[in-house]
Amino acid sequence: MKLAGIELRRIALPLVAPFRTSFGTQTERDILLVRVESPAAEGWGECVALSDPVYSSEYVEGAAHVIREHLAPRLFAADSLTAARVATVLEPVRGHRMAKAALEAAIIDAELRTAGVSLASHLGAVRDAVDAGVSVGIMASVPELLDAVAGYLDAGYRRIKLKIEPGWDIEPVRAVRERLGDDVGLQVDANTAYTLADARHLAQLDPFDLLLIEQPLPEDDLAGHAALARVISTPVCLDESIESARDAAAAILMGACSIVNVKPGRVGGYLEARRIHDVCAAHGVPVWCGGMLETGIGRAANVALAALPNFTLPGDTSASDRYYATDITAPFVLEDGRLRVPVGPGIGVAPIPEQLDQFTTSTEMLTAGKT
Ligand code: NPQ
Ligand code: MG
Repeated sequence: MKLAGIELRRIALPLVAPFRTSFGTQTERDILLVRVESPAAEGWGECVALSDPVYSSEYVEGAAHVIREHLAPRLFAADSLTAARVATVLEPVRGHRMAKAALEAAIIDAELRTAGVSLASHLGAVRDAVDAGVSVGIMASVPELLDAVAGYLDAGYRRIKLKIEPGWDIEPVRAVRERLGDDVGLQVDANTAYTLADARHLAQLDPFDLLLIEQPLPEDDLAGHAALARVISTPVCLDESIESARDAAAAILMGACSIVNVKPGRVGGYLEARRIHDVCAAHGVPVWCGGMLETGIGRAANVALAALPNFTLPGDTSASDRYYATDITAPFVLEDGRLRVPVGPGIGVAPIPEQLDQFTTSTEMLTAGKT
């Protein structure tokens, strides 16, 4: 395809409730959307970077800048660009995986819309619906947490993930496990809030039969995760540490994790995400699809990915109303605790123009001449 233009659109979506993690509290999601124009179709991609570089080093303003100044010019200059070649064309630019992923996603969408093929079938999906889990933020008190968890169980979620940090870990987990009984899957996510010196403390989670503990230690501490995994019985899952299929292979071989959270944005796109799925499958390591509070654009693509065979644990693929009262696409809704995999061409959804405009804070058009 020949890229005719790339639109960068910033939106601000209010969250239904503040979301607190070990790196801070957010009340609104500031999101960069990418729309590519090819002669035959347009395509949409969502950049998962946050406003501030607190989950990873990337952030929205930085992603917009690197797209405008470094990535878009390389794409415009490439002749016979295909989605499969995007990563290679952008490879000279180090890092910036979330920015690259958004561009690749938009180009895949445009390409598959042109071909009339769904992203799910393109990636190799084997399910028409995926189990939905929910990520529950840090709360002011255990009773407040139990109320929130009860609401999600009523809604039908099939797995609960609690955000933890030092001072909010053993007791909330004990309380939620008592409330859930042994039937509902429970897991925790520390977003790098501990150190290896906390190993004995984290071993106190062992009795609660957790599915996994996600990213307890800093992202660059694979050796620490391997040491921790030898001390605790809860399986260790990595999120922030895994930026590529090679990272996943290394972490598995080191014993740093036995489960992987796959987030397409964090690893540079859906095609690298599929390679992680494949390398984990080859090692007998289950994966699940993480989430970055996506709009319907990113959510649709994540649900397609989560339909691949080795996505055997429920993901953070929640219904749209977990985060947003109004989405920019038709909302994803729970159906018996599952989300239906879109079947239309490309990602199978598109922004509803009035809703998109309602939340848009800026737009910018990049063209071959202009960059
Ligand atoms: C995680 N996501 O798995 C991330 C962290 C994350 C669903 O737990 C605004 C506020 C955006 C907090 C994006 C989930 C966020 C956010 C991602 C937390 O680590
Ligand atoms: Mg995580």
